[in-house]
Amino acid sequence: MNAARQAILGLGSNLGDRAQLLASARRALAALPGTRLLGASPVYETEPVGYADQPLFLNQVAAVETTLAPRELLLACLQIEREHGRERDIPNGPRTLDIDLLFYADECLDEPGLVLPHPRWRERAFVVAPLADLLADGALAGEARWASLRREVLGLPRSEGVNRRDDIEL
Ligand code: PH2
Ligand code: MG
Ligand code: MG
Repeated sequence: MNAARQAILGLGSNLGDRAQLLASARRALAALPGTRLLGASPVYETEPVGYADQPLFLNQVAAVETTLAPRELLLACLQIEREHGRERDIPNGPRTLDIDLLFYADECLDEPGLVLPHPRWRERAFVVAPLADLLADGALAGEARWASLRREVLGLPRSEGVNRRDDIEL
């Protein structure tokens, strides 16, 4: 049995009942073998990045503790996406559910389909804003990796194009 490690995932949806899809994704993550949900950020409504002609996204980040290895966790996330109707046609295009592995403990990996930490997280306000909330709320206290990430996030420019939706229940 692997030791349990902590990971941070980015969740996004811009098709269908976005809030329900995120809620269902959190439940599916919590139900993975050897995995528990440590916390989730508030939900943000965000302007599409990359491919602009598509609906607004809901985004949040969630933290898990898991005995799954990084590649196993990634494959499980892709499976959860498929179970939520995800089709991969337009790159960066509209999707019912996207789950990205952003950080896995202090792992640095560069493999096909799996780069850790996620190479573009700093440029994405839809990641940075909810990540700042998640790291502030204490669910991840005690791990040096998250303390240094928190310092880095606090030093990044203020996020634009994102709107915290406190009316959406977690
Ligand atoms: N995901 C993308 C591309 N663009 N824009 C927003 N606002 N939120 C996303 O989750 C997102 C995006 C590719 O995964
Ligand atoms: Mg993505
Ligand atoms: Mg993805």
